[in-house]
Parts: sequence; C-alpha cells; structure tokens
Amino acid sequence: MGIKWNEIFVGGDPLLVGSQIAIVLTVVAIVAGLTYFKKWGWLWREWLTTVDHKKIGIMYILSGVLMFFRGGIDGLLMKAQTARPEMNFLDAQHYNEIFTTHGVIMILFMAMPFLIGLMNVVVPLQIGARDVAFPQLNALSFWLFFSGAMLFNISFVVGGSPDAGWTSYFPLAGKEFSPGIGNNYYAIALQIAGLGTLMTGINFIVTILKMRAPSMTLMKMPMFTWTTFITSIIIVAAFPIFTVALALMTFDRLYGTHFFTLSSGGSDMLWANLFWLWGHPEVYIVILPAFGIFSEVIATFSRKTLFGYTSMVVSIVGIAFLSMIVWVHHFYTMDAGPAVNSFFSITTMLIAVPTGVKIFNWLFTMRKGRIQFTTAMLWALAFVPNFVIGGVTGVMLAMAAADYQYHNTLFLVAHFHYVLIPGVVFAVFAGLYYWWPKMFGFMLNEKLGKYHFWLFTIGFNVTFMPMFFLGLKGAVRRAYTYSAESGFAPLFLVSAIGSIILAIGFAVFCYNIYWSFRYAKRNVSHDPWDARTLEWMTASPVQFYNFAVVPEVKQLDAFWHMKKRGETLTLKESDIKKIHMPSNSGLPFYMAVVFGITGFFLVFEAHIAAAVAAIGIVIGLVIRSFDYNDGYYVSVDEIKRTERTWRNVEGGTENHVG
Ligand code: HEM
Ligand SMILES: [Cu+2]
Repeated sequence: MGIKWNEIFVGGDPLLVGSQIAIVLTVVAIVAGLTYFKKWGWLWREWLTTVDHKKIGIMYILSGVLMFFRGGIDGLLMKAQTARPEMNFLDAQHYNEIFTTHGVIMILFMAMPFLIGLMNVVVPLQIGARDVAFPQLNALSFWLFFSGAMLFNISFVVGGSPDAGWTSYFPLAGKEFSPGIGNNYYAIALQIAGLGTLMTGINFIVTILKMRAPSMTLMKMPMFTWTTFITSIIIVAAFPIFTVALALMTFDRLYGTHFFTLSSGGSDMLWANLFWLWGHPEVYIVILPAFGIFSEVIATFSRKTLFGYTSMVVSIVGIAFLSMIVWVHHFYTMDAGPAVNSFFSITTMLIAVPTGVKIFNWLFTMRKGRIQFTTAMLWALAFVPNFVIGGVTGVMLAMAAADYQYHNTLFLVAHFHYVLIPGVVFAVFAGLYYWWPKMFGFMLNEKLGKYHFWLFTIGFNVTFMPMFFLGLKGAVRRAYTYSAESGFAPLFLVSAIGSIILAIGFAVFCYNIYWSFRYAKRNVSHDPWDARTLEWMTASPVQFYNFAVVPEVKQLDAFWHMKKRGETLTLKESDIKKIHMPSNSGLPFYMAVVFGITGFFLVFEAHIAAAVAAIGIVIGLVIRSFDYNDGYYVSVDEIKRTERTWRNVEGGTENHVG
C-alpha cells in the first residue's frame, strides 16, 4: 500500500502542530463538558438520532458556520501570504494545499450546508407539511454529508491535504504527479458527502411534489420553495456525474487504472469535462436557493407581493436548463475550436437574460414599496449591485476570445467571489437573520447585525475589487508570491487589509449569535416580521409536528391574505386530529460512522481494512430493511395543550417589529 505509518501525522510545521494541539484540546473540552453537564443522553436523543427536518436543518447550519471558519481562515492565510511581495509565510506547497481546501470547503462544506440547512428548516413549513417525504433518509443525508466533511477536514493534520486545486485537474491530481495521499481525500470524502447531497435532492423533489398542503398548487408556492424544487432537480441531474467522475478518479489513484491519464490511453480532458458538467450546475445549486431567499426577504420588507411571479419561475427553470450547457466556458483555452467555443460562449451569455429578469423583478418589487431596513433587507439590498458586478464580469469572461486574456488570472477569482459572496453568503446571512426567530424563538440582535453587515460588505469590496485590477495587470491565480518589480504590491496589500475587515464582520456575526442566545428577548411572536408565507403561521420555535391543522391555501402569499381576513390564530380545537410522526433512529448516525471509517482506510489505501469496515455499511442496510417501525401518533390532547401555550402568549399577531 506504500503508505508509511510515520507519514500519517503531518508534523514539523508550527502551524500544523498548533492546530493538532488545538483540535485535541477542543475534543477533550467537548467530551468533558458533555460528561460534566450530563448531556450525552440529550445529545443522542435530541440531535444525533433526530429525524425532525428543523433540527437537521439547524445541524446543517451549525456545520456551515464551522466550515466558514475553516474556509475563512484558509482565505486569510492566503491573503497574509500575498500581502507583501516575496513573503515567506507560506511556501508554495502550503499555498497549493490551502487554496485547494479553501475552494472545496467554501463551496461544498460551507455554501451547501448553509443552504440545505435553510431548505430543511423552511421548505416543509412553507408548504404546510409535517416533515419532508423521507425523514430518515434526510437524517442519513445530513450524516453522510457531515462524515464526508469531517473526513476532508482531517486531511489538514492526518496524512496531508489535497493540493491540486478545487478542480483537481489531471494529470496533476493523478498518482504520477501527486503520489501522496492528499488527493485521495478529495476523491473519497467528496464522494461520501455527495451521496448525502444526492439523497437530499431526491427527498426535496418528492417532498415538494407530494407533501404540499392539498390546496397549494405549484403556482401558489412561495419562491424559496420553487428555487429549492428546481435546485433539487439540478442536484439529481448533476451529482451523479460527479459521483462517476470521483469513482473513476478513485480507481485511477487507488487501483492503477488510466481513465484520466494519457499514458495508457486515458484522457485528462475527460476529467475536466466531467468535473465541469457537474461543477457549473453546482454553482446554480448554490445560487438558486439564494435567489429564493432574497425573493422572500425583499417581498416581506417591501410589504408587497413579489413582482412578476410567473416570470420568476420561468427564469429559474431557464437558468437551470442553461446551467447544463455552458460547462466548456471553463476551458476555452483548451482549443476545442471556434465553433465549440462560440456555442458555449453564446449559451453562457444567454444566462444573463433570465438573471436580468430576476434582478428587474426584485427592483420592481421594491418600487413604491414601504421598505423596512432590517438587517435581512440590508443584505438583500447590497446583494443587487454587488452581484451585478459579478454577473457583468461573468459576461466579460464568457467571450471566448477575451477569455484568453483573463484566463487563470485573479480577474476570474475576483469575478467568482463577486458571484458567490453576494449571491450566496449575503443570502445565507439574510436568511439567517430572517428565519432565526422561527428556528429558535428569539431574534438575532439587529444592531449587531448592522455592524456585521457594514463590516462584511465593505471588507468584501476592499478585498476583491483590487483583484479585478491585479488580474487585468497580469497577476495569475494560484501563485503563492510575486516579485517586487511586478508593481502588484499596493493592490495586494489593500486586498489583505480588506480581508481583515471582512473577518471582523464575521466575528461580529458569531458574537451576535452568542449575545442573542444569552440575552435576546424570548417569547418573540410567531410572526415578528409581519411576513407573508405559511412558516410564520405557526409557533416560534416551531412545535415538532409543525401544524396542528394543515392550513388551507387560497392564493400566493397565503398567510398575508389570511391576516388580512383576520383568520390567522383561529384554531378550532374540534378540527384537531391525531398526528402521525416518524420515530427517531440511530441508524443514519451509525452509517456516517462506518462510511467515515471505510473512507478513512480507503484514503490510506488500506484495502483490507476498508473492506472489513465496509461490512459495517452492509450491516446497516440489512438492519434498515428489517426496520418495521412506522412511527407513532401524537394525541389530540397533547396537540391541544401545546397549541394553547403559544396561542395565548401576550402580543399574538400584533407583535411585529418596526
Ligand atoms: C471569506 C473571505 C474569502 C477570502 C478572503 C477568499 C480568498 C481567496 C483567495 C486568496 C483565493 C486564491 C486566489 C489564488 O488563486 O491565488 C481564493 C480562491 C477560491 N475561493 Fe475564496 N475567499 C473567500 C471566500 C470564498 C467563498 C465564500 C467561496 C465560495 C462560496 C470561495 C470560493 C473560492 C474558490 C472556489 C477558490 C478557487 C480555489 C482554487 O483555485 O482551486 N471563497 N479565495
Ligand atoms: Cu461555469
């Protein structure tokens, strides 16, 4: 197997040894804390075995926060290294590892769980459902995702990180040029996490098609639900491609096949094509739900129905379709010929049309609205101009001929950060400030929220705007340093300072979470924003069964119109029937553990140990097949008691903010 045991722990570098010590200390502290406060049983019952979509959503979001830390620190380290010319803070190898883990973690382990987390919390509520269609599968999705994420993260201290970029192009990522085990982590950890994501996609398609309140037709669905639906379809269309590509990569690296290596008749461009066939739709998998969040937030805080609802839906579908036929724009310079490049150039530019429609719809929603400048709304407002910068530079890059100039420069890096940060990160923040009371029953502090907002948006622009100009002057991406004569130094320095401002903004957000947990006013109303969609119709935090009685939806923005008719809190107790709920299960967590162990052995190319561990996976599948637990019923009495507690809370529907 060729891996020496003394290679397992990466050592030598003070940074790494420091993190190893920090990780051990954190684990010890968590274990000690759980034992001291006797929380193990609680952790197991309430979280590790839960199948409740709201709790699963919260666990996703927590993972997103943790991974933002990790990916953000990677980002700051790179900015520190390039702050001055010819710095020796990180060497070339470290820089390679760090931009690789940064890219993978930010996209797959930060953006994805944040959005899937919000989808989990919100979508069943928005459609008046009791849970997703397959609650246990949902838990399995989360745990597989988490297992993959953790496996990927330990590469930092155990065995060495992948270093071939988040795109992991061949031949660089192959055994010949990357003989260490670092890139095995990429192939295997992403496979495990990807399985979880694929299951999420299937689950949400079925949930949205089959679990809606009976009266809610497709064209009465809230926009966030629409975007989740289309995103799930893209997931189901695109993730299997990645699954196959990663499987072939695993064979190439572990078992000596040559799918992607030229030496024995394979093709490195096959990897590039498969990667981007998944990779470009992946960008829309994270951006569409974000569009959905902005749609909800903008409608709520403009106090108007979303403008152009139908055209919004049509453009989401259009974007989803186009996202599948643009992948070659990532390698125009591979010389596929002018005809091929022109085709992909045109499809890429076409995406600007439905996207532009959406931008105008958001602007028209705000027009003549009574805009409330809540923190959530500020993120949505800042999104529009910042995202337009990302979009317009995208159209510049879409021109194949011009791309020969921009390709592989920091111009591209600036472009996609202008897409991903306003498009995804701002959306996640907007969504968190907006839905936080629904999840936890108290609000995030609005004043701290505004500090967070200003520091983050200013820091973001100061960091990434200079990179456009650096790229145009010829600064290449993925280069760990540059010479003093290049003249790049001042802009790099500005950019590094920007990243510190941005990091302080994120720190304020974390402090806000802490502050709000400790001090925020509890007993916030079930509808603090005077909002429009069904999730605001039920308690905050939501009871485990979501709705005592499935709501009736007469039109778009159903809850808003119900409030207008004064029928929101009226619950006829005689309408309550017993509710069927799924039982908790330890199996998804167990599966994550065995998948993680199997994956770990595969990474180290310990084939026999991996095969033995894989028996554990089979055992899990067998146990599941013999699991006849059909869930349980919540009694009418219990529902009545629960509903009375929150429906009588002082303030009721009138308790709005602002
Ligand atoms: C939070 C602050 C962030 C900072 C300071 C930052 C900084 C950087 C830097 C310096 C690079 C490498 C540039 C080079 O090629 O030398 C990079 C690459 C990258 N970043 Fe970020 N970034 C941040 C956030 C994000 C976010 C939120 C995402 C995605 C959602 C993201 C995705 C990526 C990707 C995919 C790459 C390319 C990695 C590769 O070349 O393989 N970044 N970032
Ligand atoms: Cu693309």
